[in-house]
Amino acid sequence: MVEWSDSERSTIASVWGKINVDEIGPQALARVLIVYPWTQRYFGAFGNLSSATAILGNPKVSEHGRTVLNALDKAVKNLDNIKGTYSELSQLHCDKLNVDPDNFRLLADCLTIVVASAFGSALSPAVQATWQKFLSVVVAALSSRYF
Ligand code: HEG
Repeated sequence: MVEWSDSERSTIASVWGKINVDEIGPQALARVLIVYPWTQRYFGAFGNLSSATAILGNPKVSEHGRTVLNALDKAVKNLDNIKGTYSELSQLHCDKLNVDPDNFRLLADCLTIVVASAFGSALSPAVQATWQKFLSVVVAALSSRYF
């Protein structure tokens, strides 16, 4: 069971409060699809993913990026029960969507990179450490149905 200090709780709330879901969500998902092209296999119904430009301009990628990021709000608001919060979502990705759970970490890493470039020096190493701790708990929760 993960423990959160008061300072970690306030850091996570503060980072989350500064994230513009409509910008960061689409950028993070697009980055996953561009940097790790094999992840495109799950998005066969999303239309043109043939180049980085196509992916960045694809409205379905943007919309799904917002959906994914909006789902993080639940984790931010339920820090003490992230596993329970995502049990249905984990089941969906495992049983129905058949997403390889390694991809959750790839998305988390791309999200951190996009947040870092948007935040600049506001994402100090200490803030980054707490933010990545948060994302690793999210990744573990989404993976819980698989193991
Ligand atoms: Mg997933 C659907 C959240 C990573 C592939 N994802 C969804 C949905 C949510 C979500 C909220 C909609 C569920 C619903 O319709 O009930 N996804 C989510 C989170 C994360 C994540 C929070 C990681 C932080 N997803 C993820 C990754 C892949 C993936 C890494 C594949 C590389 N998700 C995926 C697909 C769908 C969803 C293919 C269905 C999309 C659709 O058909 O519209």
